[in-house]
Amino acid sequence: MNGAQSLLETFVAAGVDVCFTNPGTSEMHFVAALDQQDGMRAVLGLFEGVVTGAADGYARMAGKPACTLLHLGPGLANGLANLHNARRARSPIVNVVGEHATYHRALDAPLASDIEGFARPVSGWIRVSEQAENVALDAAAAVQAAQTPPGQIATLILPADTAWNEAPGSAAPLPAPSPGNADPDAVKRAIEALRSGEPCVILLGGGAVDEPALALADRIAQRTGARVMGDTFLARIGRGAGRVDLPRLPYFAEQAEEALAGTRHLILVDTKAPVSFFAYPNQASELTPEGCEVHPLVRPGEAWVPALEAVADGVGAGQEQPRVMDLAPPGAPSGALTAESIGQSVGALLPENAVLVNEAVTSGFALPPMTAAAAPHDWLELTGGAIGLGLPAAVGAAIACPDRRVLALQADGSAMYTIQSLWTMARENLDVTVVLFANRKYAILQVEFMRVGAHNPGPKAMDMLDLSRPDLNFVDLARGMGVPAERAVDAVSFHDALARSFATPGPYLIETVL
Ligand SMILES: Cc1ncc(C[n+]2csc(CCOP(=O)(O)OP(=O)(O)O)c2C)c(N)n1
Ligand SMILES: [Mg+2]
Repeated sequence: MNGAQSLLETFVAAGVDVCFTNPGTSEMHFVAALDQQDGMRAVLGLFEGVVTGAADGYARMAGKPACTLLHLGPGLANGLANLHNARRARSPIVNVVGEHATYHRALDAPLASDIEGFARPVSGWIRVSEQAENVALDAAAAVQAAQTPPGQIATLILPADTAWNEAPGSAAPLPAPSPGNADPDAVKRAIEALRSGEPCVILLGGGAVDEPALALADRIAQRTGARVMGDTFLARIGRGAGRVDLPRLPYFAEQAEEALAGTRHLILVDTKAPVSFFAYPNQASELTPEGCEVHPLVRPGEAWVPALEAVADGVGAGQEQPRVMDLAPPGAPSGALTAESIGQSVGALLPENAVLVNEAVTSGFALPPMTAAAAPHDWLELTGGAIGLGLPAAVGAAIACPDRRVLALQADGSAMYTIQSLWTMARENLDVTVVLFANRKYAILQVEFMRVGAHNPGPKAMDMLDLSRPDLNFVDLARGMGVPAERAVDAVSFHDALARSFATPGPYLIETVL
């Protein structure tokens, strides 16, 4: 057995059985080992942003890490933006980054680079395997590190000779660490605040938006009059019929301030005190109102359910039943094709247990209200603001959940960062429906242009926020990568196309020109 084989055998034994890859020469022994290791599914992405974004989507849905295979520093660097998003989502991922053979590193060959330097800002754990004998133990340690609450990125750098040299065998899995407990004093202070009669907001973030957390927070709210809100962007939340609907902190700072106005106690569950996404001239960056006390109840890495249970007991929320949504999807739309009519069709047709990946940006405003009472579904979104996650995350979600339909709601500008994802969808025959919102501009930046106070945009400035000249043809792009596609012209033809796609296995893209 060589080092690469010991690596793969160790991964599979630890439950890491999907690898998103974009290999090069230094990773060839890893690639060769894939044929010796039946248990590892290998999925090729044609750009590293696809690879890392797919690993993020996979982790969010599978609740365990996939591994990536990346080619030295440049391959890792190409994948960094989506690793940044994954870090913000606290997704467990094990990166395997190939490196020159140990004796070759010092020669400064063309592909030599500071791999650790590229890896550090996104990784919670980094290790270089220095010899084949260590690879299996390092692999087991990497999986354990990735699974350390609340979830992080572990990067294992593998010099080529450690992959091809003889290794003693695989390593046994190491136990995944358990989350810590919330500070009992923090629980006490939260109970006091909630019983004070003063206006309280319970802000849920991170993993603390699963069904038990939402139900407990809602029961506490009913008992105490506190309001429950979710962070603006969440890695994953279950929504729709049978779930508690969670209002979100709005994106724009002034709207977020308004939503929190008058709050005297802000209770944080697996999140931090909210800050605005960007700074704007003459606007506050910190969104906690003046005179509001912040109570960190559950910190990232701590278990939220026992803490919320203790708070529910402490405020006497024993009798309350969580207020869950009844199934009440919207009706089918008619007339012109608009972002609103699309949202209506999505709400009406969403199959039970669908995974909805939202990177619709400005075209997505109708989606939350139209899907709140739709069939139960999971909702994934961009956690780190680096666009180009949507399509790769849809790939990863579909591989994690082969029996569920994935719906990628995708803005055009963001789609183009990682459009190669379509090819992986076709090659793996994934049940992904892509709805492409082609407004042919960076619409959000046209809004932000005004908001930051950069007034009177000239033609050169506007040209930087415009995607026409030429218009992108997403139907041709999709077909060129093996994904069947059509362009919807009105609300009814879109509705029919969406229904057809949901009923047909395999990927499909519907372009909507708005
Ligand atoms: C990696 C990365 N590069 C650039 C940006 C800046 N940016 C934010 S939104 C945006 C354009 C979004 O346009 P589109 O996806 O078409 O959505 P729309 O605003 O048109 O709804 C850009 C370029 C970013 N957020 N992340
Ligand atoms: Mg756009």
